[in-house]
Amino acid sequence: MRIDLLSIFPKMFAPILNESILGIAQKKELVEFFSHDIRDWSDNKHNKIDDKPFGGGPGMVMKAGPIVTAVEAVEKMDDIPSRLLVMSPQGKRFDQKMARELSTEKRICIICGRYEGFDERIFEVLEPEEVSIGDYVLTGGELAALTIADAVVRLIPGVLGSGDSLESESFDNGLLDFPQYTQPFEWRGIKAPEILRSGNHALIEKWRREKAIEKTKARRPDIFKD
Ligand code: 6GU
Repeated sequence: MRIDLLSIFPKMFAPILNESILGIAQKKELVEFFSHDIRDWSDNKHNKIDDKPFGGGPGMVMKAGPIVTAVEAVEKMDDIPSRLLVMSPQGKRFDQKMARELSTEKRICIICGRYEGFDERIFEVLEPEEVSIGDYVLTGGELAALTIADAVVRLIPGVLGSGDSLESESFDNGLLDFPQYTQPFEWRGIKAPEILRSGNHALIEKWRREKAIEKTKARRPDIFKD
């Protein structure tokens, strides 16, 4: 998979993308990331990419020209056409289902904004999908884009080792994860549940499922299905 990231703060990406699982996924050549500075496509000598909103009001709006020119130029850097996403709190809510779907793409291009948003005409011209990662406001789309990249890349076959099972994850079965314990069995006077060292795998399985259901009902009634 190829992921292009467009931003006016492109240096925000590398520290996250080059660490841990995402870094290993790049070394294994399962994903390639390309960060681009939208300012490289500004249409004036001061590299200005934003301006005051028509109609007045606070903040600055990102100009349509530099963003559209940037996307068109980046698109030409590879023959594979991109699935184009724009990060925005007004977008469709990102979830595990969208992550699974995006993980089957060959190429994704993510546009990150700052300030009060984009000139609306970029949506008309580029017809991107607007995506939000949740109901809160970030200072820009960069952390949202990294969140999406992380959730998507870990689902690409081969990215996770066989040790990190994808099969019984939170959200896949509509449930949050069951509680986990490790050594020491008793710590600060708190024992791990006795059943977990019973060796009875059927009982352990049943206990874990009950705990997952309990937790999901209590914390996330919105995702719990009977
Ligand atoms: Cl995609 N962008 C910004 N600025 N804030 C957000 C968001 C995106 N998703 C949730 N909050």
